[in-house]
This record gives sequence, C-alpha cells and structure tokens, in this order.
Amino acid sequence: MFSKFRKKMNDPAFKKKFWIYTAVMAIFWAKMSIVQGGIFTLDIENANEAAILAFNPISSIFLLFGVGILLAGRKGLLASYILGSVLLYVNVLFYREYHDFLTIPMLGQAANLAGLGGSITKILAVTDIFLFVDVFVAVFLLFYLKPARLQSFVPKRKEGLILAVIAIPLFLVNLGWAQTERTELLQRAFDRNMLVKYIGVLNFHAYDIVLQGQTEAKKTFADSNELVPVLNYLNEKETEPNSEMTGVAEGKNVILLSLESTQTFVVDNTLNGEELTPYFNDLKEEGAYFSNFYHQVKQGRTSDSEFLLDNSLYGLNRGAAFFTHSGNEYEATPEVLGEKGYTSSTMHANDETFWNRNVMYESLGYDEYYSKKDFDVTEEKSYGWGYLDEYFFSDALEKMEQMEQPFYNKMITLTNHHPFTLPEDKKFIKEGDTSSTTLNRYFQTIRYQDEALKQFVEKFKKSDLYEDTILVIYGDHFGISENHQQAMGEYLDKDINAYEQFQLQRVPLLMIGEGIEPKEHDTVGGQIDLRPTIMNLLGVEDENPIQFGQDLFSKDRREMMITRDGDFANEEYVGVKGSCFDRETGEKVEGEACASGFKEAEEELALSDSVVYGDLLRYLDQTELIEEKDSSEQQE
Ligand code: GP9
Ligand code: MN
Repeated sequence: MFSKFRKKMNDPAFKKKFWIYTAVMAIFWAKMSIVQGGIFTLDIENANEAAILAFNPISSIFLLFGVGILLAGRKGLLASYILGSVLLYVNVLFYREYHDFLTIPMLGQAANLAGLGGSITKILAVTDIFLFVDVFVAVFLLFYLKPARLQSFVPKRKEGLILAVIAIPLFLVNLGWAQTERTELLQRAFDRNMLVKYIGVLNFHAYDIVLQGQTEAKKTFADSNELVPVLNYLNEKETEPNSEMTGVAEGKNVILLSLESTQTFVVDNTLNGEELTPYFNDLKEEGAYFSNFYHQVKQGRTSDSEFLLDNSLYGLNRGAAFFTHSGNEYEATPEVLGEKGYTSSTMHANDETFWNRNVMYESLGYDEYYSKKDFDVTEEKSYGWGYLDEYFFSDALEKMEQMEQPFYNKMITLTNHHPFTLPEDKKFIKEGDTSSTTLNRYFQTIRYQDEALKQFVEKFKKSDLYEDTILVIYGDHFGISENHQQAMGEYLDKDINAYEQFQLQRVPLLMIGEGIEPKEHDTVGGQIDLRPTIMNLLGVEDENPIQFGQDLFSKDRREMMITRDGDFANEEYVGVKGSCFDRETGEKVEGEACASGFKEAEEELALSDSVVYGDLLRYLDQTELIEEKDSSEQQE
C-alpha cells in the first residue's frame, strides 16, 4: 500500500492534491485545537493528556471531510468545512453558558434558546470572528479569486471513502491511548468534559449519535421484567422514614419554593460586611434547615430539579427528561396527592412551553399550571428573564389564597438567573469585586431575591394559609459554574479544587411548618429525597415503590447523595471524578476508600435510567406480580 502511495506521489497532480488535503485538514486541526485547548477548560493534568488532546481531532477530521468528499466531491469538502466550523462554534457558545457539550436531545430543545434572551449577548465575544476567518478565506478563494490551481483540484469520491475509512484505525488508536488514562472510557461516559478531553468534541458528537440510537431502542424493547433488578435494589436499600415525623403535617397545604440558582455558600455569608441573604439567615432558625443538601441536576437544570422532586427518580445524563420522556407513564407526587384529595398546581412566570413544561406537567398529573400569561406581567415589572420575583410572589400568594385546600403548589422564581442583571433601583448591595463579573452581579441578584422572599413570607405569615401549610424552600441548582472557579476562590479565600467545587453544589433546603422542629440538620441528602420526606410529613402512604430517595428525617438513613456525574457524598467521603476526599476536612484520601461509593452510584444511576428509558412505570400495576414471581423463584 505504501509503495503504491509513494508511486502516486511521483505524479505531480496527485502530489498537489495530497498537499491541499493536508493543508485543509491541518488548518481545521489548528482551529479545533485552539477551541479544545484554549476555550474549553478540560483540566489537562499531564503531558500524556495534552498529547491525546492534540491527537484526538485527527480521526474526526478524516471522517468529516471523507464523508463530505464521498457525498459531493469538492463542494462536499467545503460543506464539511463549514458545517464543522459552525458545529465547533455552537459548542463554544453552549460551553460558555453551561460548561457542558450539546447532545442530540438538547437540539430538540431549541425553543429554550429563545429564552436565553439576555444571556446570549453575554456569551458572544468579538474575537470569535477569528474562528471563521478560514471559512471566509476559503469561500473567497473558491468563488471570487478562483485560481487555476484550485480549479484543477478535483477531489474524487473514492478518495473521500479512503479518508473516511482511515478515520477508523485513527479513532481506535485515539481510544486505546485515552484508555491508558481512563479505563472503560465509553462505558463510564458520565462526564462529557472528560469524554471531550479524550476523544475530542467531534468524535463526541458521533458517539452521542450512537447513544441516541441505543436510547430509542431501549424503550422499544423494554418489558416488565426489567423492573425486577430495580425493585430488588430498592428493597435492599430501603430505610424506614422517621415515624415521629409521620403525619405531623397531615392534611396541610404544601408550598414548594424553588429558588433559582441559589447555592448554599451564600447563606450566612457577606460581601463588604453586608449579609447576602439576611432574611433567609433568620428564617432558617424557624424550621428544619439542611446544610448538606445537594442539587442533582444535569442538562435539564431547573426541569431536572422538578423531575427529581416529583418522581424521586434521577434526571438523565443527556438532555432533559422533561423533553425526551414527557410521554412516559409517571406516578408523581401531584397524582398521588390528587388521590388523597389534594389539588396540585405549579407556578412559573415564564413562557408555558419552556422546558416543555406544558406537556410534562400534564404527565406528572398537575391540575393547574400558572405560566407567564396568568400573571400580571408588564414591562415595568419585568427585567432580564422576565417577571421580577417580588411581583411573582405577590400574585402567587393571591392565587393561593383562592385555591381549594388542601393544595400542593410549586413556585419557581426567575430573577436570580444568569446573567444576573437587575434594574438600578433593585440593587440593594454593591457589586462584588472579584475577577468574574458574573459572580459580582450574582451577589446582587441573590440579595434582591432575599428581599422578595422576605416580602412574600411576611405576607404569607399574616395570611390565613400560614397555619395550614408547610413551606419547603430549596435551591434548584448552581448559579456560578466551574468557569468562575478562580473568582469563587477569591471570594471564599481558598483554592477551589475538585472537592471544593463539589461542595459548592450544595443548595439550601428549609422546611417550615407546625410540627417541624427548628433545627439544623447535617445529614447528606439531595433533591431525590424531597418526595419521600414530604410524603412522610403529610402521612401519605405513597404506593409507588420506584423511588430512589429516602426521608431526610429518617434515623437510619443511608447517608448518600449521588450526582448525575456518578460522583457522590456519603457520611465519610466525597468521591469526585475518580478522586476521594474526606467529606469534612476535604483532605485527599487514597482512592480505595471511595471505590464502593462509586460503584453504588453507577449502579443506582443505571437502574434509575432503565426506568426512564424503558418507560417502566407503565408496568407499575404489575410490580406485585413481579415481586411474587421473583420471591417464589428465589425459594425454588
Ligand atoms: C426558566 C427557568 C430557568 O423557565 O426554569 O431555567 P434554567 O436555565 O434555570 O433551567
Ligand atoms: Mn434554574
């Protein structure tokens, strides 16, 4: 083969073509390397990883251009170049906003991008134009200058095929090399940043297409037997809820208050001597406050937190279950409470279709959804993402006062959302002075949200609702992403390593109501635990056995919180990206200590995924039969 190639290189026409291919690919490689190495922050830890990062674009470039040429010759090459460039840039924008990579299910959520509104201008940079200089030059050369040399450059389809085929061994080399750093890379593909570090962003997209195919097949081929391992696992892990708390809020209304992008680090913290959340700091003395409570969301963000809350199932690793699995059968909190005479509703002053809520809320069994159109939204009362929290709260309280009781109502705030902007007269404290303007503004929107919360809770306390209601306040997810680690370190005055970054994923949780003793709890828990905790307080027998959470007040809790990345915190340790830390001191400990935790996390996530991907709750009425069959088989 090589001698044939050498012979061909003696032909000047072939030689020219060869060098043009090489130049085109090298330029694209350089661009991709700039994006991967300079714009994404992929935590390159050693020279081997840096070399892998430099190597991994190559196979994808062969595949991309090979397929382009195979399909449409020279035009196909140009089309591949443009397509590849646009794809890279879309990833750049997405990464700046979410510190994550696009997946196919996310593309189906293009409607959400419209909601990015103010955020989009914040993620564009003037220098981005340089990422397209090569495209402009290519188009200019081909369509205006049309030099004879280039006109005689006619790629053959067969050459495209050869390039595409060469991509395969190149990718295998890449994968084998990557596995020297991380074994079973593709099997343990929880962390997209890691995946891109090792196989490159374009190969990641190819892999994502494969995953998509597998996902669709899962539902088609699923059957009720797949519930057996899930039920076995859950039976084995089952813990008793705290019986002293059972029914303390029987028959009461539940108000859930989801605080946008609110992290625990703001609680009891100050900026220039001023408290960031003065009202919440006092309020938390009146109820059960959980200081080691984590969000567990991924690409579905707020919607994932809602999914966790109402199902006690994990959200998905790719995309948002609110979009991809809104057609599933669920037996969620609103439905279960509905059977006990509750009315259920959810309130959020954004477009009703955002996160596909209008569809998903129906599947979850909500009776009523109050979206933007149901609030008294005017331009004067809106800013940034929309209706300011203080007005949202006051409209919401009015609505709740009219509701049939008992009710279960979820309220979702909006103002404290990236890019964290406020009208001048709502800025109650000065901006921060860290190196991140995002974090600097975040302090102000947090402070604003606290003021709005104060107005709401004080009015609520005076209302007739107060005595008959439990109030559950929690943060939906982080607001300050890993992109701002340095600034976060400046503010907290410590180095933000993997452990600290993990601990920053804590969000506040506060429950207030008669029968709930004011106390700070340090149990390790997450959003997955909300449903069983609330159901126990209400004294409701929740017959859906497919839930992964446990009562947060339980005395024999399995102290464990699993993130969607397969990381975890338990009583003693925090396991992050393969490393292990003492949970309380943050000291690094030998990896073995976390091995069982990682294994448990992986197993639990896979089981929860099997339920969602297989739409297994449609077989819920067969669970008793399955359990009987399983125990009789075990006896045999
Ligand atoms: C929008 C709100 C915020 O409706 O839920 O979206 P997020 O980006 O936080 O998921
Ligand atoms: Mn949110």
